[in-house]
Amino acid sequence: MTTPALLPLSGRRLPPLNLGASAFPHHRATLRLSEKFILLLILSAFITLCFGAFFFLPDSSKHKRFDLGLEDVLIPHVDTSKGGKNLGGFLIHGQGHDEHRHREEEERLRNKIRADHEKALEEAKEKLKKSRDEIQAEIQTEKNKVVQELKKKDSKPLPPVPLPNLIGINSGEPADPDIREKRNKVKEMMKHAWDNYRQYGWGHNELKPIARKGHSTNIFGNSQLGATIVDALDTLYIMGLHDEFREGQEWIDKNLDFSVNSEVSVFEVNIRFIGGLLAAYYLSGQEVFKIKAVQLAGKLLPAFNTPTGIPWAMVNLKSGVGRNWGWASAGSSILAEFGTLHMEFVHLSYLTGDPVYYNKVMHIRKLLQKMDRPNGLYPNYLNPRTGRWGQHHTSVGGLGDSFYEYLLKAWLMSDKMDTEARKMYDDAIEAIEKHLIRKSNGGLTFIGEWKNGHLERKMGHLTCFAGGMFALGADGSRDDKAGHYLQLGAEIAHTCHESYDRTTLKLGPEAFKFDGGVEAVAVRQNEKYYILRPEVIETYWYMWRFTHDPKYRQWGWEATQAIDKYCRVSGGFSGVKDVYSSSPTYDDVQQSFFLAETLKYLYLLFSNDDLLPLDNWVFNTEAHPLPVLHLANTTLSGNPAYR
Ligand code: DMJ
Repeated sequence: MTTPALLPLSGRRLPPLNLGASAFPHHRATLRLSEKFILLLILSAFITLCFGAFFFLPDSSKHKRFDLGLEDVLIPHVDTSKGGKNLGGFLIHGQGHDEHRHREEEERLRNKIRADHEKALEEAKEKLKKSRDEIQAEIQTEKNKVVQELKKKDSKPLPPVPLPNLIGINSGEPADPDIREKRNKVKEMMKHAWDNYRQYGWGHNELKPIARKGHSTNIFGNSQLGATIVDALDTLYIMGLHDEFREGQEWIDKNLDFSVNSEVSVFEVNIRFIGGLLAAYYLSGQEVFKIKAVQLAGKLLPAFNTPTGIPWAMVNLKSGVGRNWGWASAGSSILAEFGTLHMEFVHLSYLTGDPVYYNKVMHIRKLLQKMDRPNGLYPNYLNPRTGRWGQHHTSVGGLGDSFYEYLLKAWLMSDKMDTEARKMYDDAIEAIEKHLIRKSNGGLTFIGEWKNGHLERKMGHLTCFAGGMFALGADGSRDDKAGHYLQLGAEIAHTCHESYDRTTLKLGPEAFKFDGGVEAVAVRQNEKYYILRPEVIETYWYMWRFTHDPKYRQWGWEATQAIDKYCRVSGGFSGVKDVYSSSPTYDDVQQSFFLAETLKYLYLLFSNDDLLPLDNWVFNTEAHPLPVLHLANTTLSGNPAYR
């Protein structure tokens, strides 16, 4: 056990032991020799000890396993009353002839042990001649072999499935030169973000554009999983940045390894990695993305091993041990996290033919359907041990948002067959409209947050995605209220635009109030930041697709210019800490969702509608497009949409 630690000390390239080396330089060689001698002595002693122990250990059937070729003569468990003789823990049969045979065997055994002993000494001498670098290289080679073997095991070929109708994956060039120019500007910003990440943060999860080095947050664990590469792939693809796409693909192929001892957020890894890989697979047809998505999904599955089947928020990719965020109410899982897995998991089942993923998310849905909802609202917290709600807080922003989004998108993704999801969406939206949506004194429609029976008149930047959601869900709404929901989407888009327009930088704050004379303005210092978030631009894009009102392109262009002016630095793009300050400070993070979402939605806003048409594609909550599935003939059970 101690040998490897001792080896480097006697390696040729290591300095001699400090003791006496500088004081007595002529003693250096002597010291090295004596070190080697001591090591040899330790090794010999160790081997001799093993030899001795072998003979003096008590009788045990386990000894048969020693590979010394003794099974023929050493017969364990012989009854001594029948003339058997106990020798060093083993029983030898008979006397006379048997004793002679025994002596011969003993001799043979001794010779063998002597030979093994000498061989071990030779090997030890050889090792001692090697430098630390050589030894490390040998260890690395062995490690690589093991990793390769594991990879081979993991990359089992997946069953072939018919690809859905993939249209509109690389068109959308606008005829209007002004719009084309704007689109090119967005593409140039994407290049700037990507090139700097490649130069300074390659392989890290995100980039620190000021410090010019890699960045990561706890949602990705402590490993370098290249979150920005995976999140950016489909944006690169639709922008026609194919060299960059190939670089990303190569990195993923060679380096993206999920067998790491890292505790990650199940939700974030699902929406960014699985969503990103699946979209890259559908767009490019490259198998590697599908294989990686399935490998990763397998690592997330242990998170569902809870008493209720509601997954933990975090899971260790290696051990499979899960747990929840310390800050969540009473050990709860979060609605927007366990409720934002459906799209990706249905696609995983579709692509693999394995219903395991589908069953997990359908189980969550069934459980939610059975639960009582205070005022028809879904609380943000649910305890995965007891199956009971935590605090009665409801939000269409942080902690709740994408749960509602995925109900609607489950219906759209199933080619509108999953009517169960549509019903859940309609019910939820009705309760939200009744209890959370209000008009301010100044006439701005906002969505507040429900906290223990009380409405907080505050709206988050995250909540601004809901304008797009209402517009997307207008068609097919209950009682044919399409016009109403499109109008609601337009009102939310307007309010969120106001939250941008009322700042110095023309960028929106993290949260803004509608209280005490304040309208669409952040009050608390720690809510004044803008971290390159996409939600407002996402809503502009949906509203543009459904109305073609030029104001949405105009608002999107204002945001593009503001981001380029205030968030662009020579090393990439950074969030800013105070959108009301004329000399803002940077937070020094280029979020991966900036490349996945913000720039993608801007690019789509200045593209024709035939790029990723909404009849064929449904965007996951990280803006990764997944095709509509026509699953009528599949064998997925439990939901009429998939029967
Ligand atoms: C993204 O990762 C996703 O849009 C998610 O649903 C919530 N917010 C961030 C970006 O703001």
